[in-house]
Amino acid sequence: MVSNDGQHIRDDGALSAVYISLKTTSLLRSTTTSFSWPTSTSLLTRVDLEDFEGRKGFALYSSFSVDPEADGYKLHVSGFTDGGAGDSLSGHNGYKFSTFDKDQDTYENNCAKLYLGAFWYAACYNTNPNGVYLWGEDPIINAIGNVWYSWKSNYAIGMKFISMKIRRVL
Ligand SMILES: [Ca+2]
Repeated sequence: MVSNDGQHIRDDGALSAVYISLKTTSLLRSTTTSFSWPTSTSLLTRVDLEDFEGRKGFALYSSFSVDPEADGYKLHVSGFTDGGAGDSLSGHNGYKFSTFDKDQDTYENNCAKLYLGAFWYAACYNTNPNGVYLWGEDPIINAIGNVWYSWKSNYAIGMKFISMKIRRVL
């Protein structure tokens, strides 16, 4: 298990699961120094969501992997199952990870700077989980929130809770 700052804090052996919070933009840098990506292992990912009305949803993806730094941490995600919030992640499949200091997205500007996050942006996003915590709907600055668009169909609505977990497929 890695904490938000990428420190290795636990290994449960056969039952080990790696949970990575995308709350910090330093995540992928940290994992390269303290965590060996299990490249030979099949992984799935689950995104859990909650809105400010107390509703919950999730999205499950049966396959998940991230390429090495040399390939821009390119995302591979597929096998969507709907947990009521729709699919906002498949559209990011095949794209590299952009941060404030490293623009690897396909947009002419830096999506991370435009939308105050860090993610596998294309040009730019369907979800922005590292975006600003908006405490609900806030349209003042366009689309900067921690949005999961397929659920709310509104780029001004941020989530109350959003997590993205991965684990091995046993
Ligand atoms: Ca760009």
